[in-house]
Amino acid sequence: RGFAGPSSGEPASGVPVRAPMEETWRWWGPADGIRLSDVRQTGARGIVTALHDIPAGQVWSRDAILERRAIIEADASLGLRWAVVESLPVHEAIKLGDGDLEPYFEAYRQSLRNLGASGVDIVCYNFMPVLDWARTDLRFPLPGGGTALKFDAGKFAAFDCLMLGRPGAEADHTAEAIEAGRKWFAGASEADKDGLLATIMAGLPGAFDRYDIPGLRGMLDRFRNVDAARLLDNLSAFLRAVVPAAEEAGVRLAIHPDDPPRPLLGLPRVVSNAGNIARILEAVDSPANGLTLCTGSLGSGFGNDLPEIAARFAPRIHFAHLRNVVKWADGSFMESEHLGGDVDMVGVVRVLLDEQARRREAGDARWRIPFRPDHGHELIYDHGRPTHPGYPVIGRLKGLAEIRGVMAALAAA
Ligand code: DNO
Ligand code: MN
Repeated sequence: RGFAGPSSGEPASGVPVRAPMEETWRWWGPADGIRLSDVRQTGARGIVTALHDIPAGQVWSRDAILERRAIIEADASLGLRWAVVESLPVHEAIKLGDGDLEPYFEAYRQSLRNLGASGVDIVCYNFMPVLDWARTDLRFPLPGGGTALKFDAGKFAAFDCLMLGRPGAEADHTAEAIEAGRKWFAGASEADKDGLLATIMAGLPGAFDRYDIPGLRGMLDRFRNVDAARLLDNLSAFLRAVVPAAEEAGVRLAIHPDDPPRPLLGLPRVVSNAGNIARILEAVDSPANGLTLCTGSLGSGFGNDLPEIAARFAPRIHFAHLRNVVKWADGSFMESEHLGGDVDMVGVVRVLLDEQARRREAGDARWRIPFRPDHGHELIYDHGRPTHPGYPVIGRLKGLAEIRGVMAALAAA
């Protein structure tokens, strides 16, 4: 059978059957404490990165893209390539749908053209207003000393109802979460509260914006007239404006789902379930309008069956984030081991391998679905090393190795 080796992502000779997906690794650029040579040691050869210094709304120039690409490829013996952009951020004005958006659309289109011309052809992005991902604990202790990212519905309710004091917030939390939140708040020190604010702010996109409570209230206020229907309209308008340019540039867009997949702090979210995804993909029916299948983000929502979602949208999945979660009835969830959680990871990987094989058998011999281990626990030597929350080296390497094993077993089956 056509098992092409763990990392190549290239079709084996002959008809590939369940060849492994391309292994990728998120690298935060030259400032990342994990070097490219370290990444190579994980086995992954696809680099997922972004020009994080360029603020949303500005064009990624050809020069800046080629400079980054040259860094990734500088040591040819490593065999690395820039596989995916994560993320090309969408300016908040586009999500607000306010004012003259044409310059923002054009800047996005130009970045896509420059990426395509530079040989980078998969672009992940998201459409979450204000906050990107949200957690309440960046280092929740695990047995034995590892730590995990966690979303505690009680603490989040305390933040929303008691610290932010958002009018009407109570209606957006379960009674259980509100009760747990009151208890937490009553026992919390000022430092605990500051810590919770900082943790929630860690999920803001980019390194630029951090808000205090009044600042955050101001940001939320800008979206007070944007409900889910309006946000979806704004997303559709964005797709109509940029997908044709992506097609021409040979670039495939891959929207990242909401993390977690539910409205937060009164902000609507519209990439949260299969119904949402279907509408987004139908808004512009083009292969260039695709999906990043993030199993952890979708998996923290109730009613999202991940193998089913993967199968339904398989032809439009251009990138996969594989991680797992355990969730509780009150809306809490925690990032779990990659194969140990509520998401049927083996089922998801099987669907993706079959889709890749199907495409290759249908004549698209180089079709590949890159994936990365999306987040990992802090384990062993990870402690005390500064990384982006969720991106320690050993925890991610463990996840990558486990998924690699699943792929090898399914290829041999
Ligand atoms: C967090 C990530 C997100 C993700 C963006 C994609 O670890 O999953 O920041 O990169 O939402 O646009
Ligand atoms: Mn993800």
